[in-house]
Amino acid sequence: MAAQRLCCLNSSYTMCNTFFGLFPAQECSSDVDFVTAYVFGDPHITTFDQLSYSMNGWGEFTLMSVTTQDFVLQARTGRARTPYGTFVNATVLTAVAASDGNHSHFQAVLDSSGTGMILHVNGQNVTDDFYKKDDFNWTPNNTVSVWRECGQNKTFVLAMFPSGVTVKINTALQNLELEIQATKFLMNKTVGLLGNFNNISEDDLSPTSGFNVSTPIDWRDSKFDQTYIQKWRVNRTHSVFKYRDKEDLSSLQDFRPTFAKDLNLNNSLDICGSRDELCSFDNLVMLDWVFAKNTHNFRSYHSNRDDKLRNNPPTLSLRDKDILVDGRWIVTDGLVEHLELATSDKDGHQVTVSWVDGPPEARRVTNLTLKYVPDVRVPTRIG
Ligand SMILES: [Ca+2]
Ligand SMILES: [Ca+2]
Repeated sequence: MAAQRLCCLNSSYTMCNTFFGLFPAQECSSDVDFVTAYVFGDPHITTFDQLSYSMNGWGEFTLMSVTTQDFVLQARTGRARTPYGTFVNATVLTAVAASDGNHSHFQAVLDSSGTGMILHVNGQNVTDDFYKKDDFNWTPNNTVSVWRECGQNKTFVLAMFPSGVTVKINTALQNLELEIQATKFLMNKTVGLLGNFNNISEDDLSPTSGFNVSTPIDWRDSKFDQTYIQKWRVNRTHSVFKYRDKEDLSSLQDFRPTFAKDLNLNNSLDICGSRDELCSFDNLVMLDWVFAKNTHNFRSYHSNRDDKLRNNPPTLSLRDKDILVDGRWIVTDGLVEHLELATSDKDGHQVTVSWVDGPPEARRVTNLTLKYVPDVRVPTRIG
């Protein structure tokens, strides 16, 4: 989709014919060529390999770095507050910045009201245009492509980079929510808080980005902050944030976030259910069930959607391929023939077969077997 949009929808590109030459089948397809990761709540991270954990570092951190592509995605977090304005020992996502090579830069910052974003694209402030135009779409000099989408009663800014990463950001409850889509081409080429993108969730929290799977770190433990989170802290030299507001960092050195092991996560079962410890964490730390419920809803919505994206379609084949001659099923007029099918599903899902078309002479004898007595006088189609 990203490639089609880049080649065919953005007027500055004229490669639509090339795109359709390479990808001629534009009907519905279950092949998804990207993987998603998320930053949400106060804040929680779901890596590309589908590991979810809480990250309450305060400051600027590397979410994703692709050294072979010169692509960097960083997050800035700020102190979280209760609905009554009191600071709590947790943080929320307040800004996102990314750079791709020397020519693509994008930054989104939560504004002072906590309900909008200040947007910069390649050094230009596009905030006014973005909020004035429902169809905002901007691709300066064929670099990063930025556009606006609406849905779920939210306004999203999307930025697609030449390296094959798209970020999708919206404001939530005095914080930002972030979805990252990365093409599978980037597998095994990323480091950072979003994991090493190798299809193994267990090694994502290794201090050395997956090369030492024998030392897993428990994100619920207070050691997690020093052994993992702080390794991804960004200093000013390596920051890709170009625009800063006057944030009060006076208590940064003394900040110690709350960790899940400090809490009894079972105390939020009525709001979060029994299997959502991220929601429970938010409810207990933020003292705000609305915030916790939003975390629960965000995670449910995206995990349902991602389950569908990851689902592999079933395959249907002939049990005995030898009955075909030059791709045709040879039958004899008046003699009973049997057509036997086989199904499989990579995910182990149950496959149901429905016969939707066929002559009266064809009759199912089992779910996957068809009995057919050919009659040369009756043209036949079986589906
Ligand atoms: Ca991994
Ligand atoms: Ca399936």
